[in-house]
Amino acid sequence: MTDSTTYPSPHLLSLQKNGFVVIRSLLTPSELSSLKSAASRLTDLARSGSWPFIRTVGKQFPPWPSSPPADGSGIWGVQHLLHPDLPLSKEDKDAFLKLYFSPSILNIAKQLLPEGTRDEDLVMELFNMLVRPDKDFALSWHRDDIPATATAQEEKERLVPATEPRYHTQWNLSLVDGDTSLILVPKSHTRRRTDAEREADLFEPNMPGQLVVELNAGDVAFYDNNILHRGVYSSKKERTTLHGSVGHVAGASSGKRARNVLQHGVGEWVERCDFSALGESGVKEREVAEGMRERLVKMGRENKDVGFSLDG
Ligand SMILES: O=C(O)CCC(=O)C(=O)O
Repeated sequence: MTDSTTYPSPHLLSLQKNGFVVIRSLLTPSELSSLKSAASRLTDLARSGSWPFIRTVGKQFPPWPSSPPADGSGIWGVQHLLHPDLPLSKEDKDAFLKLYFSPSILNIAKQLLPEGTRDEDLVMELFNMLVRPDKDFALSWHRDDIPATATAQEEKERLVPATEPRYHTQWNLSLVDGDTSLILVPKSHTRRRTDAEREADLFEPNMPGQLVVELNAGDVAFYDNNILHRGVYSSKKERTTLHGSVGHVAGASSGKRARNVLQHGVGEWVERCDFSALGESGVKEREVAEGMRERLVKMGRENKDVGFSLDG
């Protein structure tokens, strides 16, 4: 059983209805403070070229180059917050580790995954960070795993109806106030694009019905990654948003989910992650994390040469 007492939980009902749900103030002041310090150190290292796994301005989808653009436009993301080789202190690395596997995140994830999801069903997936670029940058309107070139029929076939189970869930957790970079069209996660959406410019600034998701420090938005959405990044406004996803074992054998996760290169280092810090708060968290990692490794073994979901 999930840790939630009712199914579907209010969070799941919101996600089913709107394609996203915002949960306010998830972190304690001390969690927020250690995550902010770790995030700021890692962002500095990534901006200066000392961490090669980055999202570079000018490129929306993986694979990204391993150094920041020479024109000074900067980076809009930092990849692999659980990577064993992060050039950070153990304390900083552990702050990311503890958050990703925290009961706060996993309990919400379990509520959003199929009814009855247990810890033993969870799969470790992605954990990255989205940051302020040095030059304004924006992502086009997209769904993460259905290309904009898809026909109406293809969209219909690939979108999952609202009440059908979802086998992964994705979240944005801001560490600073006033993150307004994620813009989405509520309820578009289960339907084909309208003619207006299809004909709109890929960078349309005012898509009909769009909503700017506003997150303050500690707020988290879980969303269906096939909701129609974009990112708009100002070089003048700090952004430090942790960006993660959690899977369900029943989806892990599908080539599609494997591609979405493994295209980021996680498979190359996940077996070397050090989860020892999780033992500090009881054996259970560490066991859960080890199990989640094992299921990710298994997914990698069963799905070699996954390629990339989208181009650009
Ligand atoms: O910046 C965001 O919050 C959205 C990121 C996004 O759409 C993506 O990574 O595909």
